Amino acid sequence: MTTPSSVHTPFNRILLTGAAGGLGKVLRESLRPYATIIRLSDIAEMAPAAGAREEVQRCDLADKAAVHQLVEGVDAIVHFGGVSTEHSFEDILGPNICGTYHLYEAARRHGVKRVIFASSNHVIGFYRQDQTIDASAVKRPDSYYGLSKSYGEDLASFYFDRYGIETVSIRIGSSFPEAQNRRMLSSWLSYDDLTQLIERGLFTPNVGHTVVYGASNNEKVWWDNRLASHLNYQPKDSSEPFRAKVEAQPAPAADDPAMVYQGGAFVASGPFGDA
Ligand code: NAI
Ligand code: 15L
Repeated sequence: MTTPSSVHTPFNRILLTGAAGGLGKVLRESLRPYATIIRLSDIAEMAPAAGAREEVQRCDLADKAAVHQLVEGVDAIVHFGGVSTEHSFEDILGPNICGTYHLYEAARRHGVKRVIFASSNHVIGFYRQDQTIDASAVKRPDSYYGLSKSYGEDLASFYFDRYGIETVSIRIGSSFPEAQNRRMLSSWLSYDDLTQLIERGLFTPNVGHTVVYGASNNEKVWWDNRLASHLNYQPKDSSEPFRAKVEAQPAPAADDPAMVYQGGAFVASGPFGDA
């Protein structure tokens, strides 16, 4: 695809992985102002197919050679692809653990200098909801999924220290159209605020490896973003408009993990594969 000469954008080509997923579909639209071309990638079929200033390259993140080809010619990577909920270690290994490694290796070999990594609150999911933590808190992954995101953050840190590739890892709370339950009144992140975080992550100079929590301006948030203040992230939305609907639902028991832990039900998933 050739670059239309009339379009002036900060990046020539941004790669968006996970582009067929829930957030990918949103970002496919909201990241348009930032690149002349968005390269959309997923293991799943892309619907709708590539439109103006888009190109589609289907790819399994577990396939190292395919990921190497995928990254050729891009200026920045917004990495949202992979398994997005709790599964067995074996199911998560290829897409999330190998996949994120493949992506950083390809970034190194192709000279890509900026990555936005969709990390997750499940990296710190075993903290309790009555605790407030910042990005310096010791990680407490709540699941094999959370462990894979924790490893992704470690890759980001290593590839900055060793090769100078800068990353903003967004520990996304719960990014859906609405806050769906009591926990999400704290963890909810609107699509507009997610887009702002990615925009700040792409354009703030000298981020090194920055970890930022992805929550909107909710009344009670468990996460302190002072260590990421250089991003100047200023969430505009709040979960309050969903409170009445959420509180009309029957309340879970006080000792239900959904009411106790920041990671909610993920802390009680598994074990997998027992006979
Ligand atoms: P999703 O499951 O809708 O999207 C993930 C996409 O990754 C899917 O389209 C899937 O086909 C693709 N994928 C899975 N395995 C793949 C592989 N081997 N190779 C290539 N692509 C593969 O999830 P969602 O909600 O859109 O999340 C996007 C990203 O953000 C994920 O990395 C998720 O872990 C992360 N995240 C999302 C949160 C949320 O509240 N939506 C919260 C925290 C993190
Ligand atoms: C995540 O990391 C998941 O990708 C998403 O599906 C939600 O479960 C979210 O966390 C959450 O914690 O609400």
